[in-house]
Amino acid sequence: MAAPHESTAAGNRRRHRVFKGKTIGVVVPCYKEQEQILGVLESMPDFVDCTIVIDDRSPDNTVEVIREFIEKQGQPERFILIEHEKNAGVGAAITTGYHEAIRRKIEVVAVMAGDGQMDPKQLRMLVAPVAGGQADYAKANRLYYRKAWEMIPRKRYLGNAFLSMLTKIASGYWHVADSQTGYTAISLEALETIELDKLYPRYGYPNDMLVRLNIYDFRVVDIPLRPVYNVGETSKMKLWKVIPTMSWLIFRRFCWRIWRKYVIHDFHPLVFFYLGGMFLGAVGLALFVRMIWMWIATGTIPPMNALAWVFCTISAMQFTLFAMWFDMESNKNLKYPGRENR
Ligand SMILES: Nc1nc2c(ncn2[C@@H]2O[C@H](COP(=O)(O)OP(=O)(O)O)[C@@H](O)[C@H]2O)c(=O)[nH]1
Ligand SMILES: [Mg+2]
Repeated sequence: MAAPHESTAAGNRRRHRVFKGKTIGVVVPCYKEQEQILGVLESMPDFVDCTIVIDDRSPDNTVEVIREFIEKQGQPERFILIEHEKNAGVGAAITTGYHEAIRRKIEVVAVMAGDGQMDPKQLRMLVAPVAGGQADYAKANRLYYRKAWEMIPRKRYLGNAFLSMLTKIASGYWHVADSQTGYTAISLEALETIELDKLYPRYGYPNDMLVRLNIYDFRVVDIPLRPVYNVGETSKMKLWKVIPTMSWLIFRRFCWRIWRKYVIHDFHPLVFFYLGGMFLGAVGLALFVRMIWMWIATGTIPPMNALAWVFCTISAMQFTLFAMWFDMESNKNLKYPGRENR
């Protein structure tokens, strides 16, 4: 069987010049994208050696549209369709695509949605730092784009900013924002290192990915890219459902990262600072509730209660801020270009 990058000799020569001879793959998760998927496949840049589309049991004609496109193309090594037997979620679909990319030894693997919200012209900007070896994972950052506030629907912008803040704390990549983007590129080495099958199968996938990359000290870079909206896409995301579920997921992953990175793999006293912050924060909250309850019931605030509350709150803030600062220091080498400056 021919390697994916051997599809056309001319294309191969061009790719070798562009991305240092690295093979490039794109994973496209799709669900109910019969109207949009064709545009995505047709606009796939020439330098992409292999596009792996994963259909997640779409009830519409998505699969037929993809099959027809692949037949017309006549390049079965360049466009591959994998069909899930039942709907498993966008994250699970990406994992399937990653496994296929690993099997084919593709050296840089990008992810692009099947709904046309990721501009293929910008793909090379994500692939370049990974192919060049300056980063292990590159992701789009739409929030840095200068007109982001006007281009992104308000609710999405605010929800994204909130989850990005939580993800900074949870993942240790303090320099990274727009944690919700699915437009990314990752190296084969990183794919082979992290536990792919344990990644969250639904919309929290990119957040979970960042946490896992941090545990192995992979370098992550944010590339400011233009947000794309109103190109005929229909989001399947329900914000009111996704935000609480993801906040809880991010909190659990945060605890897990601190445990794995600063207790199991190595040791750092910031663990005690975070624990102290959480404990005092919880005691402070209980004292606050008691204080308000006493005030309502008796009309007075017990001075000792108030003093203890102030003490706990200030101490909790100090402990937490110090822990964050230590975590930031510990991860500062994971910035782009990073490793050279160690
Ligand atoms: N495989 C698979 N893909 C999905 C699923 N849900 C959404 N997607 C795809 O994931 C991409 C992003 O989903 P979308 O709902 O547009 O998210 P949004 O752009 O963040 O609002 C699109 O290409 C969807 O087709 C799913 O359950 N399975
Ligand atoms: Mg979308």
